[in-house]
Amino acid sequence: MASTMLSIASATPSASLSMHEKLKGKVKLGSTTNSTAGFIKTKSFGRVSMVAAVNVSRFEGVTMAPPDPILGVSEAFKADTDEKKLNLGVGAYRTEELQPYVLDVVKKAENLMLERGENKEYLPIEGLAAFNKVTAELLFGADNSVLKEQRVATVQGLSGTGSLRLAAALIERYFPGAKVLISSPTWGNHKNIFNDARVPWSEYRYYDPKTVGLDFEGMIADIKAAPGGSFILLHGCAHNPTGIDPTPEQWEKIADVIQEKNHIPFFDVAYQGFASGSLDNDASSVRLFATRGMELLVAQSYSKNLGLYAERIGAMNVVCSSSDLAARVKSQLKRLARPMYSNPPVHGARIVANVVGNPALFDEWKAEMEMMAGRIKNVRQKLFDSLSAKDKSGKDWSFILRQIGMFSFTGLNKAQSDNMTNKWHVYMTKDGRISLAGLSLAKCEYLADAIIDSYHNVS
Ligand code: PGU
Repeated sequence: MASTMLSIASATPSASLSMHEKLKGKVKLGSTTNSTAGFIKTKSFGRVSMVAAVNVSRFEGVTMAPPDPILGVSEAFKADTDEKKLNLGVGAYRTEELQPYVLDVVKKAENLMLERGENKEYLPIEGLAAFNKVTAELLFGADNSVLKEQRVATVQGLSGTGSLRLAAALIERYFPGAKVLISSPTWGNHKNIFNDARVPWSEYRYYDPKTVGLDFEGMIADIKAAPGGSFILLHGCAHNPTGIDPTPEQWEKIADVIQEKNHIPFFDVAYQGFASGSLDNDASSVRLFATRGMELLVAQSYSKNLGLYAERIGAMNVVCSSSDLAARVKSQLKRLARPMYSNPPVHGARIVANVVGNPALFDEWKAEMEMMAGRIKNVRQKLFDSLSAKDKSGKDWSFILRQIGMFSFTGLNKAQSDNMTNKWHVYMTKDGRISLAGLSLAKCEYLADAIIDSYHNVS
């Protein structure tokens, strides 16, 4: 009886009985059952029949997702066995020996934490209070009136990405239909974040390939043309992937248009300290907007500047026009966070609180920050020198020196970037971005050869 009911032919996902139902005994399978390779062998009425139980998966409809355009590059790099290989994909700082780097101040902060015997109890939903205090001070400056007037809702986030995602959820809930404008190009994950949060977005012009610089007129025109009350996503410093930032005068004009149109500025600050080497200078765009009395959003990340990539530590700050509003916004950020991840991890938050909150460690951090930013500047210069010396075509490579931060946007197209990887074992994103943080002085000449070959010999 059971063997005919459960023949293989009838075992489509809808027609077959679930394993759960069978095991619960809703259907009698026979005297003995045992499971082999997805089938349940049943003995009934003296004959053995193979009965399909779990041969058709409920996951049949799941297709293979493509590799991530940035993190997938590291996976491909690992699989390459060529010793010349170079990983310039992900923006992660490496030493001159191309090894990952744990900052000395981070080790010192961790030792302090061990000595104190910190516990592992849950944090509040909004995160570690000492972290939230220092992260907002680092961003706005401790004397900023937005802090004195308690107009900032700060919650600890799961690094930059998680903080952006939380803000996207806030936009989706409280500003239904509002659009986010993002720069063209931008960090690839921005689009994923707003798509996943079901927040509509469009692009504003940013990069001009002709000048290899900022398309300032286009940017202003597109921000002006956006529906009033849109969120304008801005890279606080060290724009990813182009390495091109507006000048202070241009920032003023951007703020003018945003104010005129009643838009809401939304800063992504993932590289504070990596643009100029100075934590204060790199926060000047955000501070300019805050000083004008504007309401704004700022996502922060400590992945790069404290090298805390895997600790997932960052924050979401919402500057409001009153302390009462800030308290309300914070309560809603907590409400959004609770069902998503409940409360954030403590380890990275304590490291930041210890480093930024301790004057001696803070000074040491600034020196290490300058050292890291300085190493990147050195390889930037060496790469430019190597390209200029080797390339006899007369091409002007000086745009590399004008770009800032961890990356260089080489202008190589997808086919040329593929050549970099397939022929030269140089791993990079397909938009032509290379992470100079993963380059050493010793590898600059090799990289210059690869770029010159790809640029001139691949169309
Ligand atoms: N915002 C920007 C502009 C970024 O470039 C990154 C990281 C983040 C936010 C988020 O970093 P968190 O680690 O979540 O704080 N971009 C790097 C890292 C790799 C990645 O794509 O996550 C990059 O290589 O572009």
